[in-house]
Amino acid sequence: MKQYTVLITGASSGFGVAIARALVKKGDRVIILARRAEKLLELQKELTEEYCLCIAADICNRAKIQQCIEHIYKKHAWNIDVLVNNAGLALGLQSANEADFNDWEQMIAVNISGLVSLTHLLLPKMVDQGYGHIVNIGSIAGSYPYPGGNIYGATKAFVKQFSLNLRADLYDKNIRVTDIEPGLVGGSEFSFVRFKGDVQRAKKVYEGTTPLMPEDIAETVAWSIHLPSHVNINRIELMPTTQAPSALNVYRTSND
Ligand code: 8X3
Repeated sequence: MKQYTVLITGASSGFGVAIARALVKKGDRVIILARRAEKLLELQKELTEEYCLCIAADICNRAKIQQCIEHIYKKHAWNIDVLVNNAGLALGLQSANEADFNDWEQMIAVNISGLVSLTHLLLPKMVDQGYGHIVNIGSIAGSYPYPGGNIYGATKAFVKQFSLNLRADLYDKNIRVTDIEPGLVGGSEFSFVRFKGDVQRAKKVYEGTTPLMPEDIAETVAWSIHLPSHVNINRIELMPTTQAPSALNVYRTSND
């Protein structure tokens, strides 16, 4: 099986950790990027320095990330084959008219600007080396609207369309692009972050159901990467068996 060097953003918890573990299990090397250095070092210890390097940086700090990537290219001679744009967050579930504008700005900064920045940094290198794969973590929220999903869903719709548009530019350059679009996933900090540390509210999201788990997403990512290189998965939408898109709403002033 071919072994890849994979840069994973948002790699200090949840999907990112599970993806790093799944890929190293397949013999890949990973570069894990997130803000929390201590979490990254813990994971590096588990995966070993032979297979794992860390970049402790904010996804929005383009200059610092560029510097770290250059350092890795020079010092370790690790050419990055695959970028997994996993960093992303949802903040709040209020109706658009009640939402906090700072939440909107932060979601746009991480889910769109951060993802675009990393992609823009690495794409020319991938084209130069004649191979690459960009795996974006989208969401079903980018396809199906739900109350309170306003900006979060819109950022994920951006990720979906950006992924498809990248393919339009790159199909003749041996660069693969994949958008993985999960539904309800437990076992990560997603809802804890969305509800700003309200553990009870976050727990309720998964109560009485069997959500997907980060390992399910990691397996899907690893599968897409390790398919033969002539196969490109454009999009994968996955939900737990207990979830489905719902009917359209019609507001009525009376039930008569
Ligand atoms: C996570 C899925 O439905 O909570 O991206 O927005 S959902």
